[in-house]
Amino acid sequence: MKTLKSSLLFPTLSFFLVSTLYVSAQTFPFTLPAEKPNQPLSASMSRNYDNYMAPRPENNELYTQFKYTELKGLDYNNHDGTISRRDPSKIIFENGKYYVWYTYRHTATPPKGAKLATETIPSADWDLAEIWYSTSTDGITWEEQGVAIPRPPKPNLGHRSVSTADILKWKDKYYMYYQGFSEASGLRGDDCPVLMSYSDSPDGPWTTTNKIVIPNGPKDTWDQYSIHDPYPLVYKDKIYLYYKSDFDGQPELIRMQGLATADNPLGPFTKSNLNPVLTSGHETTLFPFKEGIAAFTIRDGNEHNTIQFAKDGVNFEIASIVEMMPAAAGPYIPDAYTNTKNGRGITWGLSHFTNATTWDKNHAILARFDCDLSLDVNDPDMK
Ligand code: AAL
Repeated sequence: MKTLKSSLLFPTLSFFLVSTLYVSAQTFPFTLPAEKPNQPLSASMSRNYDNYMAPRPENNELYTQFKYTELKGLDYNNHDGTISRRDPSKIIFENGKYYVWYTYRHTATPPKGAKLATETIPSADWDLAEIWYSTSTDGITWEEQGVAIPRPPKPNLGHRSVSTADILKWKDKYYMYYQGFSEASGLRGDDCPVLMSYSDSPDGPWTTTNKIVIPNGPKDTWDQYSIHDPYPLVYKDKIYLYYKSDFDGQPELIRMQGLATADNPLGPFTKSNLNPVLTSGHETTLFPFKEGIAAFTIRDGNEHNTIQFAKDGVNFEIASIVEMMPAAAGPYIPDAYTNTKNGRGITWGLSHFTNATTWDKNHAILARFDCDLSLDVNDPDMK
C-alpha cells in the first residue's frame, strides 16, 4: 500500500511542480512591463523596479556608457610633467563657439610634494597654476586662448595658485568661481576657499573681487578646511552652487558634496542645512534633469560609480550604476542657467585623465566624453 501511494504521489507532485514552473516562466513577459508586475520577483528584479528610475527600468534615462575622444589643437606631446591641463569647467556656447576654462600649470619641474615645494616647484598638479581657456566650433578641435585668471600678486588671496574653475552666466554677465590657494596644497591639507571674478564677456577681462565668496565651514565641521570644485547652476530662481569638501581626508568619510545657494552671484551664499547632500563622489558634475538635478558620483565613497537624481536638487537617490565615468567632467549643458523646470540632460563635455601612477611625470590632459543622458537625442541644442 505504502509503495503504491508514494509511487502515485511522486508523479502527481512532479507534474504540478513542473507545470507551475513552466507556466510562471512563460507568464513573465519577454520585455519588461512598465509597472512592477504583481507576481513573485527575485530580489534583483524587484529592486530594478524600486530603485532605478521606475516605471521604465529597462529604459532608465540616467543610464549611459561613456565614450572618450582625444582632442585636437591642445598640445598632447609634452608628457614630462611640466605642463598640465585639468579640471575643466562646464562648457558654454557664446559668440558662435564653445568656451571652456581649466587649470593650467606650466612649471620648470613636475610636482614634487609639499615638502620639496618652493616658489617655483609645485607641490601638486594644481599648485602654481592659473586658469586658462580655449574655444572650439566643433567640440573636438580647441584653440587655446591663454590666461583668463592669473595668480594675483602676494599677499592677495589665491597668490599661490588659482585652480578648478567653473562658470556662471547670470543676467548677461559671466562669473567665474575657483579655488584660491594662499599656501602650497598639501602643506597641511588641500586647503582653500572659493574666490570669484566677473566679466562682461567670456573673453574677459576678468575683475577679481579679491574676497572669499564661499567660506570654509566653522571649526570641527565637515567643510572647515576646504571648499573644492565650485559648480553653479540656476535652479528654482536661485544660484545653486554645489561643491566638494573632504572631512580633512578622514578615511571613512572622505569627500562628500554640499550645496550653497544665493540670490546674487556675489553672495551671500547660504549652505544647505542638509549638507552634505551627496555622500560620495569626487569632482562635482551636475545638470538640470526634468524637474530636478542629476549628479555624477564618481570615484570615492560607498555610492561611487552612480548617477544620482534629486527631484528637489537636495535629496539625491541612486538612479543608475555606471562604469568608466568621466573624471572632473565639465559637460555642455544648454539649460544650465535658464532656470529650467524641465532639464533636458547632456550628451558631451570635457573631462581629464591624470597619470597618478607616474608621480615624477605627474600631469593631466583634457579629453572629450560623449554619453547618452539627453531626453531628446535629436535636440539640435545638444550638439
Ligand atoms: C581635483 C579637484 C580639486 C582638488 C584637486 C584640484 O580633481 O577635486 O581641484 O583640489 O583635485
